[in-house]
Amino acid sequence: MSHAWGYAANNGPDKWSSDFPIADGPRQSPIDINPGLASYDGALKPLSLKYDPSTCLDILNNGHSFQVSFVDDSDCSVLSGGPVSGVYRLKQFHFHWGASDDRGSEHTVAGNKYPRRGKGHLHLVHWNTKYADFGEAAGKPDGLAVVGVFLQIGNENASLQKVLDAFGAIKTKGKQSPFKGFDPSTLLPARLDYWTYDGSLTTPPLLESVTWIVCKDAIAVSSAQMEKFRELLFSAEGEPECCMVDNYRPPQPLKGRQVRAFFK
Ligand code: E5Z
Ligand code: ZN
Repeated sequence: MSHAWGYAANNGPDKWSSDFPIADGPRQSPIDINPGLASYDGALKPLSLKYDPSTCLDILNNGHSFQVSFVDDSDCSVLSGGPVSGVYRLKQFHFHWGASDDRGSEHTVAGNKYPRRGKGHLHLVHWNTKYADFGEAAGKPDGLAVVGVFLQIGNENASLQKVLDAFGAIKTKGKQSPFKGFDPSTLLPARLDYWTYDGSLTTPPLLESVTWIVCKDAIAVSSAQMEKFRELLFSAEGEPECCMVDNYRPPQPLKGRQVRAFFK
């Protein structure tokens, strides 16, 4: 790769393996979930997500996506239950999306049973408190748990709109702005039915440390709201403007992994 990684022809997903050989590893993400091949596992627990809006800190354009970050020095905003043991703290959430409303999700669902899924994907990133911090956890096989939520085109999402209203301050790469008091649980679907499998970060360094928890139910967002995502820029201030679109990695080989379902 001649430049830092990105999503363009010269530095996109099919080039990442030259700098990050784990790109071809045994547990890469995202994947295409085939509901017919997922096995119902009655031992899986309900997912518990308890978030305290006072831990919400700021919003950042990192040049690949935008992310909302949380204070993670206490167990105020945590994931437990589901497929994992112990307590995982919320670090940040971010999205992946397409250049148009017909694509852009990381993780897809095969078949026609869930036809409206997959116009974008929300990722809520948590780290296992058995490790000292996010950085240490990111290198451990059980270090991270990411909850994925599909976006589908429908009604305007009032909660997402609060996030979009902050975009004026983070149009370009590197811009950061305070973003306080936001409750990420308002972005979750009403029912937390999920699929789960062992995977990786979907961006370099592609570390194989993620227990993926992909919610079956999507949240609705309007087409006008998806347009707002596409007004962000990959580029920094003063550089030629490059719209932040298609910032998703395509599905990776399953390589014998089992996808389990919490629901029948
Ligand atoms: N798309 S995703 O949910 O799979 C995802 C989630 C988090 C990251 C990337 C993709 C992420 N990237 C930052 C680089 C990183 O966090 O992983 N760094 C790890 C070491 C470290 C201190 C981080 N050390 N902070
Ligand atoms: Zn992500």
